[in-house]
Amino acid sequence: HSEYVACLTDPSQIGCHALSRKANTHKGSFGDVAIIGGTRGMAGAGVLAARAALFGGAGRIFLVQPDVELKLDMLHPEIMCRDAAQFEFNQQVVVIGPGLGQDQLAIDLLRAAIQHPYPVVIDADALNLLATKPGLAAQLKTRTAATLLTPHPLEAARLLAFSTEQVQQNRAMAAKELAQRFGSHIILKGAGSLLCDPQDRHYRINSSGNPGLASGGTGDVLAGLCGALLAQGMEVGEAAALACWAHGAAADALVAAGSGPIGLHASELLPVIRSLLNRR
Ligand code: B4P
Ligand code: MG
Repeated sequence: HSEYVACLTDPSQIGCHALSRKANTHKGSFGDVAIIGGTRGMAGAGVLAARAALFGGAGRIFLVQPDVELKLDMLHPEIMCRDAAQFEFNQQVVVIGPGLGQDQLAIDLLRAAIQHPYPVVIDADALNLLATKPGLAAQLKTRTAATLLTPHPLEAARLLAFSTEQVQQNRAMAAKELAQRFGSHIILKGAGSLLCDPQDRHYRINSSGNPGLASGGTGDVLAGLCGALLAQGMEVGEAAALACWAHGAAADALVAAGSGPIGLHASELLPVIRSLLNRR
């Protein structure tokens, strides 16, 4: 019998301190993130997720594209662009889905990600694939490393074979059902994103954010940020909570400065999220 635990209102509840850095560290100390997505026509989704991992503090970031559209992110050459057909999984945290597409290569990449013994964030097209491939969904439950699913209400509806209205009418029930059915941590996105844990069945509601976030690409930023926090060693529930809070709080700060809600866009969130993560 799960109950609502707490709103997420400020980072002291969540633990930015988990990210504080010792002097004698190097890029290997802060983890690798592989963003798998950004195929032709949807390159921006992969780029935004990769940039979010960069601004979120990951040590090294790979953008792994199923159909190489970009050799380089000219604005952020720190991001290493790789061809999915030749990519080898090592010890990276994997974020799979933004702009992934749903063809056979996408299915093969999702299967590899599910079998990867390190934390995995599953978003966007990877969620849509999970909804149509019961075999892959079953494999999720066999994972030993952390798994985080980040559906918006329509993706949640597809995963549960509900309507979007049913999800929205009882968001807590939908999030808990997803957590149990897929044995994963869940962020059910939307105004008041809901966070749910597969074990203790508690859920939390994020109180930051505003309709300025209702524009293309903001979800990709959230997914990449989750990957960066996991790569820095945060526990998955805490990483999800901090990512949701910082993502929404960045939008709130932009609105307070007159940069939204109208016209606020995903790229603008990145430096503000970075400032929030560095606030002590
Ligand atoms: P897609 O076409 O799949 O959109 P996407 O590429 O996933 O966009 P993106 O990654 O940028 O945004 P995401 O929603 O992941 O699907 C969009 C379609 O799904 C819509 O046309 C709609 O049909 C359906 N849908 C999506 N959200 C819905 C909702 N809330 N209710 C009903 N239908 C919905 O991530 C967006 C981010 O912004 C999340 O972090 C979210 O929490 C935040 N956000 C968005 N609106 C917010 C608000 N009003 N207040 C606070 N946070 C908000
Ligand atoms: Mg999305």
